[in-house]
Amino acid sequence: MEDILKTQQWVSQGLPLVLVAMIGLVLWLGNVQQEHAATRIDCPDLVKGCSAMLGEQAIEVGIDVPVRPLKAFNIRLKAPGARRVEARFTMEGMDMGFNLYTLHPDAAGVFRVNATLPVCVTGRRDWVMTLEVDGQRLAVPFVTEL
Ligand SMILES: [Cu+2]
Repeated sequence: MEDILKTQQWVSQGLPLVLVAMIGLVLWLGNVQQEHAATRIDCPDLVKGCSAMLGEQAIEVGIDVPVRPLKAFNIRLKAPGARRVEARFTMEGMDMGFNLYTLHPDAAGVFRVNATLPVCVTGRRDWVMTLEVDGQRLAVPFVTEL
């Protein structure tokens, strides 16, 4: 009799917890997948700039000068209504350290930041700039000048 009571107790108290945990896991997995999914665009001339769709939003991305290692350049992003914009620079398959910048809107509402990239010890020049706009990601591969 006591066993049945204990089982009933477990079902009434434990089961909801298990369900909550499972729902949490499913939501978490969904988020992780969303985090990894980045829209990738080909931008042949970043100085001229490129436009792209990020979710429902049309955005425009560009930089002011051809990128050279150790030389500052200015990133610009037109994304009307965006709240949080970040730019991250990585190399595929290689840890290039922490290259994360937060862009802030200028007087005209264009998000901007100055960035500087390190020299790659292996001589590689291929980078990926990943812009994160309110949690949505846009990956823009590019090559630095010599
Ligand atoms: Cu590298």
